[in-house]
Amino acid sequence: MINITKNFKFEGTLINTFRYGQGHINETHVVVYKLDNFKYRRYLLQKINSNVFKDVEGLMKNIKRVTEFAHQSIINEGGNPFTESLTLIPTIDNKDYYVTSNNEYWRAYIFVEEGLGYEMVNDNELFYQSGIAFGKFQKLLSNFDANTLSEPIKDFHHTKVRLDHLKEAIKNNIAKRLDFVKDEIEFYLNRYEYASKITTLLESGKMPYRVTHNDTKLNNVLINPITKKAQCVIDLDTIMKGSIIYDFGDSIRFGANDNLEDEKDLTKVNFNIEKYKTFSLGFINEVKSVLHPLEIENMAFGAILMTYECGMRFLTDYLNGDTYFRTKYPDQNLDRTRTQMKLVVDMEKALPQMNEIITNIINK
Ligand code: ADP
Ligand code: GN1
Ligand code: MG
Repeated sequence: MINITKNFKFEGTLINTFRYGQGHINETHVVVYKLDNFKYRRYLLQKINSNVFKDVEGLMKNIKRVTEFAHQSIINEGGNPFTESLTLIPTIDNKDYYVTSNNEYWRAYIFVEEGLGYEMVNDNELFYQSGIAFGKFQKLLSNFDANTLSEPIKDFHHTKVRLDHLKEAIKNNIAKRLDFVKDEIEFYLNRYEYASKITTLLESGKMPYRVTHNDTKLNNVLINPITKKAQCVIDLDTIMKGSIIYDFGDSIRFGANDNLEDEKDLTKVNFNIEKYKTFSLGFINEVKSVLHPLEIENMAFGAILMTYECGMRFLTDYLNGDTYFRTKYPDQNLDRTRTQMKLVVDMEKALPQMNEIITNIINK
């Protein structure tokens, strides 16, 4: 680790490093430095997953631009950009990331001490605040021309392409797990109509593309446990052109669950409509002035779509031998698939109510 840290402009003397967070993609570390005045400073050091992100240069350019833009807008509003936004720490030769001789890509951020990434919330206020934060972030991104941002992962939320990936994984059966997941496969193939509903609207020009975050799960917004306010939106790797219903839907997928994404006991996994309502209030009130009628009409469906898509991605990775998402035990991707299936079934039943909640917020 010392070989990596010495390449960044960190202040003080390195005294400790440890792995951090529950992200599924990057390898995240905290590095602790002692300053001359006997105080300590922590930084967040990440090995970027270059198996997932093939164009690290383009990705880091996106992050640099978005964080600089966020800083300016926070300053304009009288806030503190270093605690309310991510801030990259440059390398000693003033680059945004460091590449090792064996092609590992590393970047560093100021550690935001004021906020925590939650895996689950039972305090509705926290989820409400995350809705406000992602809604505000969406507005910030509306100032970016999508064509000036690179696309870090092609077809990231193109669910039809994701379905094709699943079919490919079924055909190849690389991990020889096909026989264990017949029901799961049937579940996803039966619901194929979900896959192209939104992309058809986007591609025909009927529904607007926007620049979106695309990975708006609860642990990607740091929340201040004392003030209970959202502190900082993080994990900016997937910012690119998309639909606002993806950002809404992915937050619901993860946060409106009564339990964890990999809970084994499915009786404990439920779509919680109160949590849904809470998040919707925060998010929709921030963005409602710009929403297109088709976005309003499909917002609630977005939660089903993102949950369907994410479960399908977990299943695909399970069939491929767990090469994409970070796993801690052999069947974790299968457990994740099953929670997402249960949530889809719950949401299918609740859809009329979910739509009504959105309409009520819009009309208020
Ligand atoms: P991944 O893409 O693997 O999800 P993230 O960028 O989301 O990686 O980081 C993983 C976790 O590390 C986050 O969920 C959050 O808990 C924590 N984290 C990330 N950036 C910071 C930061 N600047 N300050 C404090 N915690 C952070
Ligand atoms: C990954 O990076 P992380 O853990 O915040 C994934 C998301 C999935 C999520 C499922 C780049 O998010 O798309 O929805 O896991 N990120 C990427 O928990 O694939
Ligand atoms: Mg993350």
